Amino acid sequence: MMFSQQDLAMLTALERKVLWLATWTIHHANHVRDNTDGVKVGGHQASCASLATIMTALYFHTLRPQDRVAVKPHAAPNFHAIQYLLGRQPREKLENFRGYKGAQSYPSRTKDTDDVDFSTGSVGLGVAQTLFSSLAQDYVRAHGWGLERPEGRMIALLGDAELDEGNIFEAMLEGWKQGLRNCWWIVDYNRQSLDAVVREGLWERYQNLFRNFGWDVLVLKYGSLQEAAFAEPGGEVLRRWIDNCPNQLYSALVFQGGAAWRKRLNEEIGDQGPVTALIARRSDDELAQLMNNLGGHDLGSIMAAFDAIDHDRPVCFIAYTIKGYGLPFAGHKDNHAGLMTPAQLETFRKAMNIRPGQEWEHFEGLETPPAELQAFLDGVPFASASPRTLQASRIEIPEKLPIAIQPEMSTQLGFGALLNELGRETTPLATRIVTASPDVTVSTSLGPWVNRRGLFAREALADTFKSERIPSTFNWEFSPKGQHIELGIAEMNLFCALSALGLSHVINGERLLPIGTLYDPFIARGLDALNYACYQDARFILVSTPSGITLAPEGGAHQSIAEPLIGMAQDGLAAFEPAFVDELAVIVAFALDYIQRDGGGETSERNWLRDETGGSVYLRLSTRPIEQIKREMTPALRQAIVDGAYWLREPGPNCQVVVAYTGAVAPDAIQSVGLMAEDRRDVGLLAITSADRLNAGWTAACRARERGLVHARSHAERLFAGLPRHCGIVTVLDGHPATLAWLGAVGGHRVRPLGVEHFGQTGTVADLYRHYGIDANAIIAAAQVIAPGRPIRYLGAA
Ligand SMILES: Cc1ncc(C[n+]2csc(CCOP(=O)(O)OP(=O)(O)O)c2C)c(N)n1
Ligand SMILES: [Mg+2]
Repeated sequence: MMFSQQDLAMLTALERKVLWLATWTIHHANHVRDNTDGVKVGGHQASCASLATIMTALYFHTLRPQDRVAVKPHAAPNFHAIQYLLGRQPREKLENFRGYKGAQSYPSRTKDTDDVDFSTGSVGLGVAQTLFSSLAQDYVRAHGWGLERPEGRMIALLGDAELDEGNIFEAMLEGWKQGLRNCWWIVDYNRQSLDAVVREGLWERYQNLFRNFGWDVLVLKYGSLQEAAFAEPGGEVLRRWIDNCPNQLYSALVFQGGAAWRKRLNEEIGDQGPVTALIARRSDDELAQLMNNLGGHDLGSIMAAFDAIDHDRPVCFIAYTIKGYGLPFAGHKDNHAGLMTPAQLETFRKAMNIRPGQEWEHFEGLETPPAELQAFLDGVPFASASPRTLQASRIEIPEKLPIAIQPEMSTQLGFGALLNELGRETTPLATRIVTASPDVTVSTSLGPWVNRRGLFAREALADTFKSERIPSTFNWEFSPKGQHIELGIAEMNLFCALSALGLSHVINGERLLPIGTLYDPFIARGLDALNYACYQDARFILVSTPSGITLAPEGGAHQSIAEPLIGMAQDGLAAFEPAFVDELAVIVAFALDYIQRDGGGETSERNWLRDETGGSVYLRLSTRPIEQIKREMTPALRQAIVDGAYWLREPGPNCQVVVAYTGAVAPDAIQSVGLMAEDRRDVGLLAITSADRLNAGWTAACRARERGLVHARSHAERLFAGLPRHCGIVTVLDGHPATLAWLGAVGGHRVRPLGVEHFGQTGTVADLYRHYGIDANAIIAAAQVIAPGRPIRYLGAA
């Protein structure tokens, strides 16, 4: 790729435009439209200015349609401006920046309409996402799919302070293990974070780190004006001074401008012969321009550096920039949230040659004839293919998945058995499944599946234990055809990987059915990445096991409490916690289909369960072996399991108490109902397979009625319709009691929610259920209090 002087001139004009439009968009939202309601919002004009040059070079020169970019959150206005110039973002969206349904503050795949590749906002996550997207692309191509399309580069634009986020380094290490390719990270090295100026010499630490992990590192430090000055007599002295100048001082001088530069330079190196003349030859403005001319603001150097990459190894560009470049608060350490005042904006407008009222005009203020600019924009390679978002057809999922259910089985074992059966098949379903686990493959029951399908690696690697004929239960062979991605322990990486694999249908045009497994408590370790995976609308199944205090002897903080609430509260994630393996089989079949449903439609009150739009799925499973129920899986039961609950024992007309349980406590709930039957009338037993979907259905129905759909009824309401008012409900699960406490509000029944509020005790399951009050006895005790009557005979002494 080469560029002509004419191209450079076009890009120089466009860079001005990007800077203006981004700055104006922010100004407009805050000062012209001002719908902030007094809510303090960050300005981010400085962060945009810092990246304007690099993004101009990237989008108008370097990128190809197959390339994908994670844009630094605060540079979203640059991105929106670029898409506006390319005719892919309507003006109303910019005018409504940060407004209702306007262009988003941070790039959003789901909320923006201008072709965002990766949602960013929580710093560090977009960066890791590009790395895992490269791996996902390799995975797809190694399996022989999508080879008719060119390979894309996965590119992250990141702030230097963003590199403080540990998940980036976790990803780097994983990338190194997996033979990462086609990934570029471009560090906006403005030496400023939100609050502060970064430590001296940070770039060197980065350089060493990246090189250690096999990355090519390019430092774009000096612009072409600086390089030319260094070649003048005395230039070397100037270079040395720049190299030794502390970050804080450089920033302060940038802010103060030409006269301050002259004073300082003369004080420090002004008596050293030729360099004095070098400084004296320049006016204050020229001197400021020279000192501001860092590599990251020199279009020609940036384009040349990008063009020069002739390999697919990962590359880190460290581009020196100035936060607020070209704006009045350039370099000031407080500029992060800084907004230009209306007076400053007026001055800037004049300098940019923009007439009042013409602020949004594409080519206003530029000297290049509009027709030439338009012709250039029409030929920009990045915009040559439309749409860049790809599609993949759905993989057919049978309603019934094959599984042999043992008389006694845990849901975790059931999951392993289900995948083991799928692993025998050559169906598209079996072929498109990709599993991943952060070093808990075997302990989450994926072993048999991996034995059948193998581990993925671009280069084949034999299992030495096998070739040495050492007996082992597991066949751990790596090959390009393998279907399990073995990750290191970092849970963040699992979620970033699921996010990337789960977007393969739109990014690679090839459908994958990703299933990730981990221990339930460690969801918390990767929660933000999980949140972003859902926010991007990535599609995957998360299987977490073991869970709760039920993994009793392990104790400690391995016991998860909050996760059922996370499952309910996480947008875009349907959470299930089955007790029986036949339920699990129904849920997995549903999940494999649900994750493929078209995310295009708006969610509305009518489809709050997202049954049309789909989403991701979280299965909370247990290691507790449970006696299975032999029963026929009728269509009605199947539907009820998917909707979240069914009566395991239907309550009679005079029901005094209902026990509603979720998951591994099923035997205790069943036992309690048996023991109460003689002393309480018509006791009901409600099996809840998804508190999340049951709750979502109920709140949706409430809202629908409030909007006039008087006949709207949710699954929960139908289940409780026949319950007498006086009936009490005891809810119980191995998780936080609030998960089911809301059930009483559905039909106006008294509820006693049992669950786990503290953790950390070791013991047997029986010990711990008793200790935390979720065993049969605790259920009966609760029932006795909320559904008074004669003493329940089987109630033991606590
Ligand atoms: C996980 C997370 N923590 C904190 C923030 C708040 N925040 C936004 S930008 C930023 C630092 C900005 O510094 P840098 O990445 O260098 O970008 P620059 O402002 O220099 O453009 C912080 C702390 C965030 N967005 N995400
Ligand atoms: Mg910074």
